[in-house]
Amino acid sequence: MKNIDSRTHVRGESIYLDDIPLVQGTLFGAAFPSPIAHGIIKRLDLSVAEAMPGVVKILTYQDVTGENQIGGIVPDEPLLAEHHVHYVGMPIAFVLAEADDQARAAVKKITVDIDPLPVITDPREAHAKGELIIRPRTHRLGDTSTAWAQCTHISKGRADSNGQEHLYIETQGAYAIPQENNAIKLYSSTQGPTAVQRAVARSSGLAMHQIDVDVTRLGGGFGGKEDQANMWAALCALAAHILRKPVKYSLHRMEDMAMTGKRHPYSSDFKIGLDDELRIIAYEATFYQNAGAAADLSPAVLERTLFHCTNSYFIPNVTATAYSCRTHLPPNTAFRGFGGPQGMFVIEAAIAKAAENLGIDASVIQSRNLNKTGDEFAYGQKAVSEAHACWNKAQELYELSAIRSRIDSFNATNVLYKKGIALMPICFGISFTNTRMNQARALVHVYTDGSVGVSTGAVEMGQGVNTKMLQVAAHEFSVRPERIKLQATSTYRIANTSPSAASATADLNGKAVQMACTEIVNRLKVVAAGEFQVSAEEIILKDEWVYVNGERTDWDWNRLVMEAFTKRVSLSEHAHYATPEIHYDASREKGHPFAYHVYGTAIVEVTIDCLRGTYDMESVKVVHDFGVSMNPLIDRGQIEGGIVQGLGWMTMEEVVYDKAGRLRSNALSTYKVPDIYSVPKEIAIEPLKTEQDNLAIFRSKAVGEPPLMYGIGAYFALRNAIYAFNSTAAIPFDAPMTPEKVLLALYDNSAKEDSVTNEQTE
Ligand code: LUZ
Ligand code: MOS
Repeated sequence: MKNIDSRTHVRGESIYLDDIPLVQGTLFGAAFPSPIAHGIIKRLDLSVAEAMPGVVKILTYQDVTGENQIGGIVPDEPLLAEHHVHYVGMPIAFVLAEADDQARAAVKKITVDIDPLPVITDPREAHAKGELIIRPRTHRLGDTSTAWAQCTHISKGRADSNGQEHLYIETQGAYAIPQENNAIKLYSSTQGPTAVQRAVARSSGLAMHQIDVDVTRLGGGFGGKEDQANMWAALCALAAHILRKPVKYSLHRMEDMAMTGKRHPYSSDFKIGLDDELRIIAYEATFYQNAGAAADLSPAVLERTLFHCTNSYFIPNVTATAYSCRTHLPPNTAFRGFGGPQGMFVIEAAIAKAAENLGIDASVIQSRNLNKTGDEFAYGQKAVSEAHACWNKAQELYELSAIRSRIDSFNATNVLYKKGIALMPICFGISFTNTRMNQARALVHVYTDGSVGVSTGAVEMGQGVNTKMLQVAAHEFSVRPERIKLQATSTYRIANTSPSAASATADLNGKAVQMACTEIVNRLKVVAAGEFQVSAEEIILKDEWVYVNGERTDWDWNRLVMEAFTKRVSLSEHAHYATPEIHYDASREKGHPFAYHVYGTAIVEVTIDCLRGTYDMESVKVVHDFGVSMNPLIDRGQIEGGIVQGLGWMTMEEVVYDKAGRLRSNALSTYKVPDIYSVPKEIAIEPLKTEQDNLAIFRSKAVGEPPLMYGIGAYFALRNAIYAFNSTAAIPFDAPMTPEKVLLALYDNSAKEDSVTNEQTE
């Protein structure tokens, strides 16, 4: 089934925030951001701005009618700065004007005097100064301190990965419309309608039942709108509440890039020990997460880094410690993979380092250590593993040895172009790591004309979740898809939702839809059973007809629905689903946090231009564990997009802040993302079909985040291509591998100039 939005998308008819018709009298907001990363506000001068044409009001923290606080996990983030500023871009004032450009013109006329304080942008420096967001977390398995004695090869090193701009096509924004008795209707481009509702309630001083957050769809989220839609929604709602006027703020691209957080950069140390058979016996890692100036979701992201710090491998002795470090950057936030990719990059770097020290290919170590069913992760859960199945199938299907010999002969005969290849296995846990978030609800109405309305807490952001929800309802009712409509996500219809995140949205909400539909079907069967004088078990609904003991009756779906209504049987149902089996004890760092894991293996091939340092992504060939995909077209789209986004993070996307905490890569002229010329020339995706039972909806495993991590293979393929040109290059593990870094490495001769051994090698 095609994505149900494809028709309106290609015709430009899909409704996003900016397509909502404006209510008369709408005012436009614009935030005045701190120009300084850290300091104390001495004087804020609004007088010139207030006199500008069209300006109605300028709000500061003194105008906040509720609590000046929007922090979620930790209450450390004011809606509007009071005396301190903590990052460049932190909102200090909110201008309301009659027109969009008038609001932005007035922002430029606001002046502020700030006494500057020292700025920290580096997480290790923050850690050294004790600037931690939460207590450090450590995951342990076995005992690394004694395990080193069993290792014959030990490698140490450092691995850094940088941030990533979400670059959702639709920027952040919100539109608040006051209703009677102080209620507010709020349109928001958010992955988390309840998170927005909560932030608005807290900052405006309203009850949650007064706030209807309504979301038709987003033009992308990628994690950037899991928590960080709250700010703009809360500002608009506050202004609407105070002024009793509709208020809209839709951020310009450069405002969005400068004021919102990104994927967390990490700086990490690793130590890895192997025995003679190349089994990884011990692994130690220390992660310094650059959280930015406020907690936001950083504690949860940190946790997922630890959960995925051994990727797809079984390692019997693990000690992994993670620090969430407070710096003066915009608060970093959720981004597809949610700390998992950062953890997985480090273990892949450790394996690459060990392989380089041993003079072998990393894939030898990788394949020897893939986890098997029954192997324990450091957090206590046992693997139900498809790692070997994906790895072996990828090798055979894509004829890895033939690829390798083709690359070897290419490299032997070409001087100025070199090819590189890397394998990237993935293992990603599905569920929110915070157990209580793994619940969802659905509200299903069957109308008397036989049409069906479905509401869930799921937010459609291009990932196709509404199509999947529709498939669930169509399957359970056995009616044509055209009968069913997915309603906009609304906090008045579905309460206390988890954000659409953690790859879990289709599972959680799909199961709730399934339960609600089943309830209604059961009631309909009782109605039919009464008519046909049989038991309800003898009734089957199929292709819009009622069957009794396999015989089609003269009751179709419409007749059945109408008869149920006439008998005053409810045609509506609200269902609640909570993932079974999962639990986690954060004090012991042990439990069973995930419903299941998703596995896969990618083979990534690249070619570098050894004069320019530029490169081509030749191919990414994947065997992916879908379970049984309920929508192969949508799932393929998720995988292709995830791969491109992942290799963008690992190769060309370079977030640059200067020492003063100012974003230099603040527009698409300075921040490069993969375009049509830089995506892989070939992406092959082969499903690993497993009939194994799992907790996914229709056994169709979650597909949102896992494929992003295939992109990590591009980083290691580039390293291998560089070595083919310069076998003694010293290449720090410092992602992204931009063309500049490739060029430096190609002509690096530090090893020849200076024969001192690499201090990072034991
Ligand atoms: N968001 C969240 C997530 O709040 N908890 C998670 O575990 C998670 N995982 C992935 C992406 N978003
Ligand atoms: Mo996400 S990183 O699943 O919002």
